[in-house]
Amino acid sequence: MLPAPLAAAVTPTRGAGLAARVGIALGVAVAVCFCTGLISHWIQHPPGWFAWPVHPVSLYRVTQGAHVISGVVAIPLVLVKLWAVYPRLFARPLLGNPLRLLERGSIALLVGAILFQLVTGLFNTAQFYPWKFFFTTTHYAMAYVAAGALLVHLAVKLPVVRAALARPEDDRPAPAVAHSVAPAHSAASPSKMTAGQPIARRALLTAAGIGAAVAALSVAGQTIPYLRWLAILSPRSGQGPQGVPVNRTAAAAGVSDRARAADYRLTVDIGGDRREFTRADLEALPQVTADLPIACVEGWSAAARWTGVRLRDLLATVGPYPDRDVRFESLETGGIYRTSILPARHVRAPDTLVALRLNGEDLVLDHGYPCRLIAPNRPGVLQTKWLSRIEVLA
Ligand SMILES: Nc1nc2c(c(=O)[nH]1)N[C@H]1C(S)=C(S)[C@@H](COP(=O)(O)O)O[C@H]1N2
Ligand SMILES: [Mo]
Repeated sequence: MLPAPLAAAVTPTRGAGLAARVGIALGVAVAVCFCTGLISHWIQHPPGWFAWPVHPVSLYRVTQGAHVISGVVAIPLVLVKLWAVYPRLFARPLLGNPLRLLERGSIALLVGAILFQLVTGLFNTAQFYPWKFFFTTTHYAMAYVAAGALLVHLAVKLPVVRAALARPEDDRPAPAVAHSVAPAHSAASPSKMTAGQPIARRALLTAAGIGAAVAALSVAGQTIPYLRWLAILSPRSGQGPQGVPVNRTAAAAGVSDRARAADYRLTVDIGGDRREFTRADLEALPQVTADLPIACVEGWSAAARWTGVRLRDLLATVGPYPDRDVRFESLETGGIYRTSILPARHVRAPDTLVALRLNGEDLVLDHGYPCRLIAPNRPGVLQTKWLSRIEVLA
């Protein structure tokens, strides 16, 4: 416990009103983060009922940008929220009656799961993996834990939140209903929390707001063009070759030699019909240009102009397209990004290309030379580079 005078000076600002207001902002950020995260997961592992649209082409750019920004914004909000409720987290009795037990348990789970999600997510945006588990699976599973704990927490806390929000001008202990759940302000008596207290609370709310805004601006620049210069926390906001960042270089993927080899061929396979294409063969086919963003799951994105062969035109030179999903394979010999599957809906789209050029130049090696897939409204991770094989699935 804090010494009594210090406790008296500190606890008034840590009221239920502050906790409830920061909590609402945090709840909104977490809800946005959870929904956009689910969307991203479903696009990458589509359940049968899920149909992600082809247009607008930048929708995923927006939802995934919102995912990373809302997650980063939640970090200062969680810290302020924890600070605001800190004395009550350890209020006696620690466990007590069943309702209190449920409340304590859900809080422990909630704080743990939320901190886990925010920290692993932040590290992922920095491509920094100081752990042994596989990020996406764990991050996905933990999202349900966090969301479930949050719902229980909200249900249990609803009376406190309502009481706290009903008193905008001061922060006296909430009515009896709140006490039954969380005894507020054990150290300070109501008489001690009058004069300076609303100002201190406002200062904390301002601090939470500024913290959230700074956090948002520090990552928003990696996906919002006009904020690019502000993206101090964004590892891949900088310009890569041909005006687009590179996530994984040809050297890192171990494909440099095969991509430049004279005997390079792209194999296109529809059922039994198969054809091989050199890069010159692809250049000789009708060329189409499309403006499509590359939008990485890690939150960065960039607008780009691609030129190449329309996928459906390329398939048509091999045989009739049976309206099935299509599998793309890269020159990589291992790794989880060497293949991707494109739903039939995107295969039919006129702006889905086997791209040969980027922003007016031949693709550089790091962007996928000799050719790469670029489809509208898809996560970057599914825009396979260094294509070696395109196969229409049975
Ligand atoms: N073959 C292959 N394709 C790949 C990758 C990869 O590692 N291997 N990375 C993907 C990821 S995660 C992204 S975000 C985009 C980035 O494309 P860029 O490097 O051209 O910007 O490429 C995708 N295509
Ligand atoms: Mo990515």
